[in-house]
Amino acid sequence: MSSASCLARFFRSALLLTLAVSAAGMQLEGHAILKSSSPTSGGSVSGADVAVKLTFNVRVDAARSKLLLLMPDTSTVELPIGKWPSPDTLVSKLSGLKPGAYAIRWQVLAPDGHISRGEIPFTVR
Ligand SMILES: [Cu+2]
Repeated sequence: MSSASCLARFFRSALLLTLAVSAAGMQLEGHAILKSSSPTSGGSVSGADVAVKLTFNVRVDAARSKLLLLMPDTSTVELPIGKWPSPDTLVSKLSGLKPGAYAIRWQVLAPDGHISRGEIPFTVR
């Protein structure tokens, strides 16, 4: 084997190793994915006061995260984010809700610097 092709092999395996390591790192500290929520997506709750709890796969920066409530009349209300019980969880509280279709729109900042968003539609009976 010539030393040139040996060198090429070495660089190729070093590159593959680098890619594998960075892929593993991204899995450990990826952007936030919603794992569970209360209310649940598509679920219904009885009003008028509803506790909100969103749990993610990674810790989220609560100070740079946002929760909005979409009202049945399509107006939006910004929700205060309460003192969170654990770094991967955001909590808030809804009060005085009338029966109707609502949604919680969330936007969170994850440790990898990525923002992710989603919406949780729910019904108040
Ligand atoms: Cu990310």
